[in-house]
Amino acid sequence: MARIRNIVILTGAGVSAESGIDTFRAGSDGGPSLWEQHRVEDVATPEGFARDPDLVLGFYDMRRAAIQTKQPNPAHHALARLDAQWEGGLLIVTQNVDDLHERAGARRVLHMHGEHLKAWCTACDTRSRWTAPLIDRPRCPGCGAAALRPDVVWFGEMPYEMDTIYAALRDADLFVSVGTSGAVYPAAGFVRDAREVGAWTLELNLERSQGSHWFQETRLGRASELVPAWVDEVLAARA
Ligand code: BV8
Ligand code: ZN
Repeated sequence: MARIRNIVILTGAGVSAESGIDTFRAGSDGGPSLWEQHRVEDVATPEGFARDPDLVLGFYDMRRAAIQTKQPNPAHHALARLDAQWEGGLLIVTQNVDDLHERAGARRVLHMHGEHLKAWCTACDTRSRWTAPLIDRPRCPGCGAAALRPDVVWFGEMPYEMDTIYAALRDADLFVSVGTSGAVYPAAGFVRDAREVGAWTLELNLERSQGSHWFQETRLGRASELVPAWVDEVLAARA
């Protein structure tokens, strides 16, 4: 571990599962998955939003309200501790749109799929912090238009800050994936980019992900147990 300088951590819904936030695809605990209640095409695509904006706004209003009643779990706190103590490069690239990494104290966080607590004005492009519903078409703080949508990356839309992510992957010595099924691209391909530059690749997940074969090491279990143990290990192994 001594030669580890730059770490990239990819997190998915599994890191927030023990905080009570539904994952997209039911984990082995068999809980209801988000996409079983709704068809992806209807609620997480620009076409779905154009077709039925009330359905989509209502879906995100429900989730935006739900995350505000949840708390970070030991996995979020462990990653925040690593962020605070790790002198080398560190980037937490999260696919999650909740704010639990930040509420645990992490600072070097990048939301590649956007954030529930932001609204994006389709009239003036302003992004505003937003904790209230959007269903009643509130006015944009920037331009006053009633043209706000969730600031969330839908299927078919370009994820945010891809240049920053690929630059971090190019410098990575260690790539750790936590709580993701490896079902969605481009996030699911990051492990391959990391391997191409010789980074060590570790997967921490409840079950093997779709990209498990790309990882040199997989540890199976709950994030609230695996992540704190791994953070202790990395901090203890510092040169
Ligand atoms: C794009 C925000 C390009 C919204 C999300 C065919 C082949 C390859 C790709 C495609 C294709 N057809 C279409 C595509 C592209 C598409 C894609 O990948 N589709 C998939 C379905 C095949 N991707 C896109 O459209 C992306 N954009 O490609 O743009 C482009 C190029 C040029 C110009 C324009 C565009 C955009 C994708 C982003 C979609 N938005 N989220 C919202 O949140 O509502 S995706 C959403 O699902 C999440 O953000 C996440 O990224 C994704 C997967 O979810 P996970 O986080 O992995 O969660 P999941 O439930 O799946 O898994 C949880 C895991 O945790 C499980 O493994 C479980 O075992 C584990 N777990 C459970 N409990 C625990 C646990 N682990 C540990 N502890 C526990 N307690
Ligand atoms: Zn506006």
